[in-house]
Amino acid sequence: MIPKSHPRYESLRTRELVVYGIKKGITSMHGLIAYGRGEAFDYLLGEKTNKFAKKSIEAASAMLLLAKHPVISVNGNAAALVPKELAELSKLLPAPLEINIFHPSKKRETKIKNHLKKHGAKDILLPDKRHKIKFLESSRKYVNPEGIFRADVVFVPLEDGDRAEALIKNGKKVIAIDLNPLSRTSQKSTITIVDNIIRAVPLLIKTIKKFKKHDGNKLKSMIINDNNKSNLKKSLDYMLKNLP
Ligand code: PTJ
Repeated sequence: MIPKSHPRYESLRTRELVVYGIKKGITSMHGLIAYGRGEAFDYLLGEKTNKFAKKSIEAASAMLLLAKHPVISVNGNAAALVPKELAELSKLLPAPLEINIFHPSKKRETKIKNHLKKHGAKDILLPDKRHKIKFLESSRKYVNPEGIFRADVVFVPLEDGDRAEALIKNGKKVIAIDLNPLSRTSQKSTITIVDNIIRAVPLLIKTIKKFKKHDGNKLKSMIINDNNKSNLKKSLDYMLKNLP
């Protein structure tokens, strides 16, 4: 039990969620390393959602609302960190949650599915070996025909690298959340939100609720005015400025 008065309460609580995910068989052991990597960047971001991230969240909200077949891709880390929020986002858009993991395991897929269900998710898809996306060797190429296979926009809160590029080559738009602005995911995605998914997903939900009343033209202008390369540069500049 972490006392709320602890100066690093939020950070320690988030770590506990990843550890819990591993104990429950939802998150892979590699997820710990991935989280640690992200945490180092979060420290440099001041552990807060900065202006450039808020701008990307607005563009992402507009893109998700305009999408014909949006899909939310879920891995072991995202499921452990924001299960309730992913379930809410899925209902709000609406968009299915598709389990797509890098370290293949049928058992873990089922555990992630049950975990999401427990948190209120209804529309959950699993990969189907009869359908795959091109330009990808890992088992993440297997996708569901009702989900990523036909999606025009894929939301990937926390990614492992080469898939963002493959999804783009398959003609899809990719919205990623990644604390590391230098990662291949960040560089290749259509929109990258440089923030911790713990903070970014709740704000995305809030923004989508607000934007639901906007018309298509207003939403389109928000996407046109967004520039991923410029947002990434701003996030990197911010981190460098914060170095002692
Ligand atoms: O469940 P699986 O099998 O699909 O495995 C998932 C992991 C995350 C283990 C796998 O995809 C992996 O190894 O990822 P990477 O290549 O380590 O990349 C993870 C990226 O996510 C890094 O760029 C981190 O900075 C970033 N990251 C980690 N935690 C967070 C994060 N970004 C946002 N919020 C976080 N909480």
